[in-house]
Amino acid sequence: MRQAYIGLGANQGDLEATLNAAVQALGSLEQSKFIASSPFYLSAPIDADGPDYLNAVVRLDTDLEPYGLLLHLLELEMVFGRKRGGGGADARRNAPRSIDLDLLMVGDLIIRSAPLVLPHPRMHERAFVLRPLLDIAPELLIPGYGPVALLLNRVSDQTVVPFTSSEGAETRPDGETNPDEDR
Ligand code: PH2
Ligand code: MG
Ligand code: MG
Repeated sequence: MRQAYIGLGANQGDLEATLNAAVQALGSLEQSKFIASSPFYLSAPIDADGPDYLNAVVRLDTDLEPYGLLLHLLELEMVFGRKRGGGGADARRNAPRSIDLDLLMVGDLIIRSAPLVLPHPRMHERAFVLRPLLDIAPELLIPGYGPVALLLNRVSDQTVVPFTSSEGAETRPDGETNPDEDR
């Protein structure tokens, strides 16, 4: 089995619900074992415009070959409503998207093909990938680029903020939020 890292991003629709559903779906991919999901982070768009993104990184251990895994990710993007090109979809590069699943790394493989470049060609310069990656793989070396922690230091100008879920902080009908306080 190889360690695979997948970057998740969304900046259209219900960001938290979509990312949660995508993490769940990645957890049941064939020939793969779910290892970890990072916490979620809010980030300003890089090389793109539109709303802020919610980002995360997932690690799977997998027996799938990289192209097989890539096909699964494209399929999941369609399941979660990603529109690519034509058909009225916003075809601009880096247009807002309901979900983006990027294959970041598969073990120490280096691949430079048209449909797939590994490691992902921009992951080493994007804090929205490196910050969550550091949470689940603090010792990771990105083949050809180096340690995640060092790379993250170089992009400290990019804003990436831990996301706090609104779930669990539910407001009760009487407007109180802390049940222990009203006796
Ligand atoms: N994805 C992009 C382009 N820019 N910026 C942030 N903050 N997060 C992303 O996931 C992202 C982006 C292309 O996929
Ligand atoms: Mg992307
Ligand atoms: Mg993508």
